[in-house]
Amino acid sequence: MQRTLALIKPDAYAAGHQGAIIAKIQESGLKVIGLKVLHLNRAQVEGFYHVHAARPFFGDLCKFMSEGKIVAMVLEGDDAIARWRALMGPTDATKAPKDTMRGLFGTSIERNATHGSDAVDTAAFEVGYFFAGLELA
Ligand code: 3AN
Repeated sequence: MQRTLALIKPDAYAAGHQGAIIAKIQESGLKVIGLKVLHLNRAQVEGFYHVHAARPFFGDLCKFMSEGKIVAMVLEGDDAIARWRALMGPTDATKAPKDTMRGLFGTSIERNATHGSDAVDTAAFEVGYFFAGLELA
């Protein structure tokens, strides 16, 4: 069993795609074991994306991720990290297949609808960033 952090980003939240995205997760067999709605401030987003602090898109990314509400979820299942990343599709939504979350609900490389942890160590940090152990069923 593996756990991963999934986010529904402000673009997909504002467009009302939460239900469709959660349905796809459940259809895939991954279990949603934690879920909350938040509106992060700039400093909270910067802390989450600290590994990208030196990237040229960091400022724009933090502005976008703090512009509105998001859904944070912990997904659990065998190989959950890779399975959620496969469901999301590639980073650039304009190149993502139309049966992926980013292909269906994203509009650009930045406004790409969803986030997923990319490795075991980042998943541990990201799950802990949003959820206390006692909140995870
Ligand atoms: P992924 O979310 O697919 O793992 P990362 O970790 O490389 O991609 O990037 C984190 C986030 O930064 C992406 N989800 C996307 O919103 C944004 N991003 C990545 N690359 C770019 C880029 N070249 N221009 C603008 N935003 C980007």
